[in-house]
Parts: sequence; C-alpha cells; structure tokens
Amino acid sequence: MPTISAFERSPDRGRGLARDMSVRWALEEVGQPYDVRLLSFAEMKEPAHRRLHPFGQIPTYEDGDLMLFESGAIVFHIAERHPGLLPDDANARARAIAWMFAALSTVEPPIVERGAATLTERDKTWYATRLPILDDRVRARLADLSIRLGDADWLDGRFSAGDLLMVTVLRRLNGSGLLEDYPNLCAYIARGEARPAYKRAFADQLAVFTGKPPTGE
Ligand code: GTB
Repeated sequence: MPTISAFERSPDRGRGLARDMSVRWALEEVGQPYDVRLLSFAEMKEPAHRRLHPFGQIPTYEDGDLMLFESGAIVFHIAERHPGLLPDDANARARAIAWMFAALSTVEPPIVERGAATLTERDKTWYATRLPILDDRVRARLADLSIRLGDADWLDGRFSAGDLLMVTVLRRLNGSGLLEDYPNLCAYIARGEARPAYKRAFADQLAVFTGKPPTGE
C-alpha cells in the first residue's frame, strides 16, 4: 500500500488546495488505498523527510522501494500504473499527458504568482498597480482554456489525469472573482468536484484538519 505525505495542519484549513489533493484524488479514481504520513512544517525540513523530498515539501509518495516527489509526477505514475486516468490509445494518451503539463506549466504559474502576491504583497506600495497585471495574465490563460473547452465535458474526450490536474489548478482561483467570467470553466470545475473520487479525497483531507471522521462518499 503506498504512503503519501501531507500537512498535519494545512494552511487552507482542509479546502483541498494543498498539493496532496491531486494525489489523493488520483488514488481514489483508480481505487488504490493508501496511507498518509502527516507532517508539521518543522518535520518537512528534517533530514528524514528531505531524503524523500529534496525541497522539504509535501506531497511525497512511497511504494515499496519507489520514492517520488512532485505532485504531477506522482499523479502521472499512478495514472500509468492503473487503468482509468489515461486513455489506452497511444495518441489520445499523449494528448492527455500534454494536458497534465499544460495544467502545471502553462495555466498554474500565473495563478500561483497571483496567489503569492495576494498573500505577501498586500501592504506594498506597488500592490494596487501590480494586481491588475497579474489578474490579466491569469485571464489570458482562462480565456484560451475556455475557448478550447467549449461545451465539452472534459478537455479531450473522457475524463483523464489532464482534467484532474487542470481542475485542481483552477480551484486555486476560488474566491478570486476571476473564474466567474468563464461559466464553462466554472461548470468544468463543478463536474470535477462532483466525481465520487474527488469527494472522497476532499473529505479525507478535510478530516485531517477538523479531526472529525470523513463524511464524504
Ligand atoms: N511542485 C511541487 C508539487 O507539485 O509537488 C510543489 C510542492 C509544494 O509547493 N508543496 C507545498 C509545501 O510543502 C504545499 S502545497 N510547502 C511548504 C514549504 O515549501 O515549506 C502548496 C500550497 C500550500 C498551501 C495552500 N493553501 O493554503 O491554500 C495551497 C497550496
């Protein structure tokens, strides 16, 4: 049974924004049970954890003699080892993998940069000027993604690991007010969140924060 690592006390109060969420969701989608090692911020920086994660972060993934870090690599590994998250057809599989990269390396960076600014630069003189610039960079990605998605349920045929990562990334914009201009993206996120596997993963990570047993499906 694999073991993943997660925050003992997530700064998002269990709202599914920490990066163990995509790993939990992927494991739930493929029906793979897993253990969780909860870590304090101090424990993440200790040598024992740095052996698993060179940057002293979560999530990590251990299965037998395999140790992995980077949520995208972990989701990819899970998707490769189990049916359900990547198509069998070679070309469709390659396209789904492209969407995984698109989520993490094209759509997420401006979202992370905006999020970091809202957390750390609110009191700076430049914040009022900089925020609209960061918003526009996010909007540019959302606009293109919205056009590509159109009225489809998922990005390329059936739900894939590409959708799993894209929905996880887009959720980081909840509360920003930026998603609301793209109703099809809001519906896309809602479709992801409605999946039973997502609900189980969300309930499990929320239960870590509340200390109460999960109440999801
Ligand atoms: N690229 C890596 C991956 O995808 O696995 C990034 C891993 C990462 O950023 N991990 C964060 C971490 O361990 C937790 S998820 N941070 C501690 C540190 O670096 O010392 C990032 C995160 C944290 C909190 C929220 N939140 O509260 O909303 C959202 C996302």
